Amino acid sequence: MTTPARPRVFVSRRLFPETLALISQHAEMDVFDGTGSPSPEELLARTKGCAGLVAQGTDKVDGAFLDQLPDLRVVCNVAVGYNNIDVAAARARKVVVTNTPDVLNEACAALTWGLILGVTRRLGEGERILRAGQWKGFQLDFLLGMDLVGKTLGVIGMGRIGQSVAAKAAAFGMRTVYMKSPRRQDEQILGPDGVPYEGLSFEEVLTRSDIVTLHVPLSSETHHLINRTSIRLMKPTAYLVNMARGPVVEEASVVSALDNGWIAGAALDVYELEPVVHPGLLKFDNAFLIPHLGSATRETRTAMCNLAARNLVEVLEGRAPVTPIPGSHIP
Ligand code: 8YV
Repeated sequence: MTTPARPRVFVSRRLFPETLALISQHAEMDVFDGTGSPSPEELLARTKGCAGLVAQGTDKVDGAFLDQLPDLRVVCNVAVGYNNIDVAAARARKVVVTNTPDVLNEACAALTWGLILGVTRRLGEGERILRAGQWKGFQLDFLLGMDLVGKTLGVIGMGRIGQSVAAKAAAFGMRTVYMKSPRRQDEQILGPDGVPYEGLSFEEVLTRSDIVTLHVPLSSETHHLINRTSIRLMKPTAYLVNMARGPVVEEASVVSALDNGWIAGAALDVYELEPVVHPGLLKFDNAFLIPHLGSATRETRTAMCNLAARNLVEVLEGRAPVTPIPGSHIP
């Protein structure tokens, strides 16, 4: 009796050894081992003939790509965001698409507070001064920041990560308002104390908040949501935080806002053209900038990789995926 050939999969970035071990129990695996990401050409060439692709948020999967991969049955993103995948094109070609929701909520929410504290308490500036040997000793009015207690947090994108950020606001003595989803105007979102948060329009969140924090997925509706017009609605004492996707914010408008004092500061984890950062941002001490670290804890990244691998195995073995992307083809 001949054993059936094992399905082939391409893994577009080095994953943790335990994840690779899990995949290799079920499939013949090719892993990209270079630095950065495979080029689109290499991604296509190495996915040819594969039944599965384990992708990252930077690997573009659209109709033209899928048309060249008739053997492909499943694409597993190691990310909750899936703006890199054309879900409708995949569905039309009966390719299952999956992401890694929930396992990263706490890591991303915790680091959002890292961004908030970083920018409001001037941590980046302080560290730069200290490392440069320029600290002259304690001074009462040195690097004064803004208190969080008594202030208003405005959440744009009150999904799983946004709600986890909001749940921590009371511990800092802040009140939370959020942007009501245009499609769910009647929805009430309750805080950990069972009291509903105040839902407002996008514009009201911008005008009322001392910290505006972004957690929306990137789509045609949210592309450049924060632009020259919307940023001008913010208070000059308010801070902008982006833990969503770079293109949700038009970076040039943040540069203008910092230049003109339209806002007090910005804290960004994500950028429009990663890994390129708008050079204008680098001039400002009140821009607190970190390199896409939202989910970057050992525990969380391991859980993301393992969830992607579980999705892959389930589909390759003819079962439904654990976490399909909404709208995915389900076999
Ligand atoms: C990923 C992210 O690590 O999950 C997401 O959407 O932004 C990050 O947590 C990153 O996209 C790598 O694929």
